[in-house]
Amino acid sequence: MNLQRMPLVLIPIPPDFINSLRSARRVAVLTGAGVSAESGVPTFREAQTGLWAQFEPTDLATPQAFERDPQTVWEWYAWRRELVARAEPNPGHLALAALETSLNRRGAHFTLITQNVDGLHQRAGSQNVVELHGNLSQTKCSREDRVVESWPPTRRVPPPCPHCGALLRPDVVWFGEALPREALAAAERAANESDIFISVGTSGVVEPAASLPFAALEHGAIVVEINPEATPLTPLAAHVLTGPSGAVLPDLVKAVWPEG
Ligand code: BV8
Repeated sequence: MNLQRMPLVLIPIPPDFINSLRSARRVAVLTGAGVSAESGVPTFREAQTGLWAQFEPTDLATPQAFERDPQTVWEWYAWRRELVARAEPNPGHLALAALETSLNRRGAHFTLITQNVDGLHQRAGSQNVVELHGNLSQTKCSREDRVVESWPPTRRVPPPCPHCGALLRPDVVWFGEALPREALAAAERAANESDIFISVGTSGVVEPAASLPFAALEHGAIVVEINPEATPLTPLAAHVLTGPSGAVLPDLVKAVWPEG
């Protein structure tokens, strides 16, 4: 999709932010569920629909829920996988991929750190993506903790691991589980070394992801927030662009590189 033809919602982009992005050497972006909202993927704070309206995501995304009712948890993720498979990257995802391309072309380093498990950043063309919370398109053994690509057809839900017989589960990080060590280390390094850190579409509640913008701030980065509503980061951000990421991000890329 050519961002140049995107309908522009005029969100004022501060000139000094535009200039700092043009001269930045290391940029890090943290995204949350809000970036996928305009692709039709509900955020964790939105009420769920249909069969799942009776559940709170935070009650389902836990090892205890899987222990107690593995079938319900497996079916919730199957429903989300189908929803994501039908979703398309939105202009916000595409703008982040364009931002990475433009910065890399100028010899700058770009890291996209995401809390999202929907894989939409990669489908939009983003290359250097750090998935803090896993990816719901991948399945792993609940005992051996290794990814399982395929398993024999079965009526059992969840299916058993073809190697050891334990239950299969989605390869995501549940509440109370440690984040993948390499991903968290890469995200912390990107935050600590960034000139500019942009937090987009996240309520800034879930740790340890929520601490990344503050770490960037402590290391002297220009921290910018793009979100339709205030978060704990808002008072400390150098710039706050209030609006939907599907509109603000294309505006930002066009303002920084009007020539495309
Ligand atoms: C851990 C995968 C330790 C599953 C998810 C302090 C330090 C460490 C841990 C903790 C701590 N305090 C509390 C904890 C525990 C816990 C936690 O943070 N709890 C919260 C609820 C207080 N953290 C953990 O359990 C983490 N694990 O720390 O383990 C440990 C160490 C060693 C050994 C053992 C254990 C694990 C956290 C990961 C949980 N898994 N996802 C799945 O997806 O099913 S988190 C999940 O919820 C999402 O991935 C996402 O990260 C989070 C929801 O946050 P957001 O992305 O921000 O989404 P949200 O809905 O909240 O907000 C959306 C935003 O978008 C809003 O602001 C809205 O305004 C905005 N928006 C809406 N529309 C748009 C928009 N923005 C832009 N454009 C729009 N159009």
